[in-house]
Amino acid sequence: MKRILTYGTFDLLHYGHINLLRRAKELGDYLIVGLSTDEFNAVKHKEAYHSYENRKLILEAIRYVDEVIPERDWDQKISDVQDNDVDIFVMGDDWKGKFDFLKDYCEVVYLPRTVGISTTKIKHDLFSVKNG
Ligand code: C2G
Repeated sequence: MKRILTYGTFDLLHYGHINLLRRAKELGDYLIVGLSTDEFNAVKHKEAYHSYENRKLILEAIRYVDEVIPERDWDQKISDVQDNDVDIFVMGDDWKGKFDFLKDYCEVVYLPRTVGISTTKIKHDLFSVKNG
């Protein structure tokens, strides 16, 4: 029973997120997502359109996701890995190298990002359409 852990904001869910979650789940049997709280998003200088509760509801409806836990700060990853018996930590490769400190506790895998889509791009494109 391989347990996988990943983190993110997952706002305005899109196929790049789904590709990441699918590939993460394919590495094991149980996928836990550390979902950034609204307060932690502010720390990341991000403002999600959907609230934490609604982003959690959406993630929990995805077949690849087995459990959602709150991501409240940058410093919880080691304890999350230990407390949840995580075997593999997974992130998109825009984070490559940033979480290598976790290699002392579990396998660390950075997966190629899906090119051409992002929540920021969605917001930008919609704004452009609306404003001509
Ligand atoms: N992602 C991807 N391809 C995209 C967009 C996102 O593979 N086109 C991946 C990201 O690399 C990340 C995950 O989807 O692994 C979630 O993306 P975000 O919600 O943007 O997460 P982020 O704000 O990077 O939060 O502690 C880690 C942070 O909470 C990560």
